[in-house]
Amino acid sequence: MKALHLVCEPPRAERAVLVGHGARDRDRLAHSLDELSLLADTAGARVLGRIAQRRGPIHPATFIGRGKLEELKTEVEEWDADLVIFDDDLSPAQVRNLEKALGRKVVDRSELILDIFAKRARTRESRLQVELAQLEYSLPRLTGLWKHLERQAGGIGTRGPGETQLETDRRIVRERIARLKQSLERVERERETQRRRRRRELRAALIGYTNAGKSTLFNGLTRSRVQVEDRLFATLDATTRQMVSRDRKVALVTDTVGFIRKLPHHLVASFHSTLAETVEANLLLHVVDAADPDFRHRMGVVEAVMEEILPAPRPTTLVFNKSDRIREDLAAGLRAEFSGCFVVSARTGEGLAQLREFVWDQASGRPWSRAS
Ligand SMILES: Nc1nc2c(ncn2[C@@H]2O[C@H](COP(=O)(O)OP(=O)(O)OP(=O)(O)O)[C@@H](O)[C@H]2O)c(=O)[nH]1
Ligand SMILES: [Mg+2]
Repeated sequence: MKALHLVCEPPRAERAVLVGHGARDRDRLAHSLDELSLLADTAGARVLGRIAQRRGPIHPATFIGRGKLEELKTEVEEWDADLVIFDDDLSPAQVRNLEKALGRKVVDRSELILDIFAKRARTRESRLQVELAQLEYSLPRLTGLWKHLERQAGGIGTRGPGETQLETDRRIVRERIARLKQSLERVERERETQRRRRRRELRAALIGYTNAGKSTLFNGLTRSRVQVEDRLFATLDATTRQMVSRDRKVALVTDTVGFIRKLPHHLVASFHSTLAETVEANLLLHVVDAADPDFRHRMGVVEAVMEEILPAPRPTTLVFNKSDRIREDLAAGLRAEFSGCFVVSARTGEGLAQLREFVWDQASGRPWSRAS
């Protein structure tokens, strides 16, 4: 009986303390830490509290200043935390110094996001992409892990003469990275063949911040059933479906991974094959959660990521979603401020008919845009 009890008991969630640093903008720091808290929750941690350093420069050795570090140490011990999560990226040396000073595991924002992606990746393609990003992230962080073994140069087996354990590790990681890249290139070639077949049709891609409602809108537009969740990064793969009008006009719509502020650079690079669907689209629909008080900043984040992945700027149509959660005067203000935008509710269906018409209108000038 006892064994059964042990098996059934859920694993204890890791208890985490969040740390932010932001000298200038108090609201921005608060929003960023709210989001970090959601990310930590998505990764399966329990957030006990947060600490922010509002003044002073970034400390090269420990990121936060000595006084703040003392305060953090006291809190971590009082709260009995297992884990400290920093809202910014830390250098490998900073992580080492902080872990030594705090006696707890320390992770940064990139590592947390990578962890969530690893947990959520379901398809072969997204698994390959996440593993590649994780290895690229960890490569410079292997330094020192094997310091104690470095004297044993010239080991047996795979190690070459004079090679240290650290070098062996790096070599293994680099080889794995090369193999992953090859596999991803194969996937990309397959996708490219599919895309070439679809080149005549209008391709619209839904882009936007994570949790903006892209998948819900995709389902509404194409009458599909991709997964929708009130969680960050519910979608990691690109899905494409046809949208056919009553008079047989056809457009292809793609739903894809969402963006977030401080998205790890390695992830953007390794999600190349998924994002290719977006890069190659003729029409970009930028889905914005209009009910989010921070939506303007989030729009800027999405635009910055698009700039990173698109070879040249591309006209984009703004779709303000979740209109059921905003007041009519805000909706009117958005229509006035962003000409040509759509204000819709993917949940109630409000505004979707006009948005469909717009997409089909864009499609109708194309020679093979009609379903046979
Ligand atoms: N009130 C309201 N909620 C919505 C609307 N559209 C989506 N949602 C909710 O917003 C949450 C996120 O929706 P998703 O469609 O998964 O968002 P997403 O942009 O695909 O998110 P990621 O895949 O994580 O990037 C879910 O809880 C949806 O039910 C809407 O028009 N109104
Ligand atoms: Mg989604």
